[in-house]
This record gives sequence, C-alpha cells and structure tokens, in this order.
Amino acid sequence: RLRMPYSERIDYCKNKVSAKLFKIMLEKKSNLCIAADVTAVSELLDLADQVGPHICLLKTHIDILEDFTPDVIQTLKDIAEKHNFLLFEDRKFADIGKTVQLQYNKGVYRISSWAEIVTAHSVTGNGLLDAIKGSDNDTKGVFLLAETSSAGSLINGAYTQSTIKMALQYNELVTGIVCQNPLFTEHPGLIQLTPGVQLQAGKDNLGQQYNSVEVVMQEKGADIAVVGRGITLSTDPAKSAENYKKLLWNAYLKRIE
Ligand code: UP6
Repeated sequence: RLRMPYSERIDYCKNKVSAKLFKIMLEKKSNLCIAADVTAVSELLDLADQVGPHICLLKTHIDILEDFTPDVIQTLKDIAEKHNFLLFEDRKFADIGKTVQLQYNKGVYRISSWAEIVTAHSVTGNGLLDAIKGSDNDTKGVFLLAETSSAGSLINGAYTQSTIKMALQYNELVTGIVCQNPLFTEHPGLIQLTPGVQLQAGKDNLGQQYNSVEVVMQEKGADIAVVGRGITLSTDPAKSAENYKKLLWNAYLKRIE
C-alpha cells in the first residue's frame, strides 16, 4: 500500500466511497482532510467555502454547533458540491447496533442523509456496523478507529489487530482505518486516515499529540491527514490549507517515488 500510487489503489477498493474519495484526491491533488471544529454555523460555512478548493474531506463534529438548524445541511452539501469534497461526520459511534441505528438515521442531525462517511469505534462489535450497513443511503463509508492520537489511550495491540480484521470482514462498508501507524500495508483498498497533524510535532494541554506532515506521510503510513487547529486557528485558513495541501501531496509523491 505505502508505495502504490492512489490511482492504482482504486481497483482494490471494495467500498464505493473509497474509490470515489481516491478519485477526488487525484483530481484535486489533495490528501488533506480538515477538522472543522468550530461552534458557530457561520464560521463552519465560511471555513468550508474558504478551504474547499484544497481539501478532499470536510470532517465535522456536527453536535458542537451552537446554532444548528436542519437547513445548514443543504448549504453544506452545496459547498461540498461546488468544491468537490465529501462530507464526513466524525461521530465515533460506539453503542449497541440498535442505538447506533437511531443515532445514524434519526434525531435532529439525521447523519445518514448527508454524511457520506462516518467514524465508528470497533469496541461494541459487529452489531454497530450491521446497523450502519442496513440503513437506507447506499453510498456510505465508515472509518474504523484502530488507534487514537491521544496520550494514555486504553487501546492495545490486540484491539488494534481485531479492528483491522473487522474492517476486512466488512470491506464493502469500510472506507478505511483511523490510526497512527502503517498497520494494514497488505491491503491497498483501505485508506489510512491520520489525525494529530501540524507543521511541527507537539501536543496540546488535553492529551492531543501531533506529528509533522513528513512524519505522518512518510513514516506513519497516512494516506489522508486530518488537520484541525493547524488551519482553523491560523489568521488565513485558506492560505494555510493550501500550504498543508502542497506539503502533504509532496510528501505522498516522495513516498511513492
Ligand atoms: N481525532 C483526533 N485523534 C483521533 C481521532 N480523531 O484528534 O485519534 C479528531 C478530533 C479532532 C481532530 O476529534 O476533530 O481529529 C483533530 O483536531 P486538531 O488537529 O485540532 O487537534
């Protein structure tokens, strides 16, 4: 997987969304996912429109918006279409199947009606993935969490390996894995999504740990890097996103050289 160009990996994708995502990445020369962690709708929409040309994925925590109304979704969808990126709700589902089914399809957010990709923990087992798989929308993908970027995580090696097994078992539904290391190198159809990325290695005061662009792409096996505050807290998010995009794409090109 690590030395194979994204273009060649499309043929290995069992999940429709992964193939679509690889195509967008190639068209836009972008393996940047923004973590749009802002709490006002206007900020989210502005940010999406500004960084839109430079990203392949817009990752949301839709439940942190303080002024959410259902019509926000249509506007987000329009921006996503305008700039050709996918909407990705980082819900980190982790309940029994029945509850996840309700959380995914119902409530004010109706996540399944707009997010082509969601995240899930593997901790509760297959029922959770069966619930997502069984719901209406037919273009959907899941990133399963096999590791986290936070210090002191309770996830161990056995959990990580079982998560990858689960991803392979559900390969029609699973777009890829959220992790910090090159774990599933024999499976080019799965995408590695790696959060905890900034220009320099470091940490925040709540356990988040950052690696640099070069390290995540060349040593840690990331296919897509998630950048949040590295962009959102900069004075010019569009320019910052463009800079991350170029650095990430160059690091990818170096990796496949
Ligand atoms: N995220 C992590 N680490 C994980 C999984 N997910 O940071 O292991 C998510 C967070 C946040 C984003 O929920 O939205 O990635 C990182 O944002 P930051 O770049 O501002 O730290």
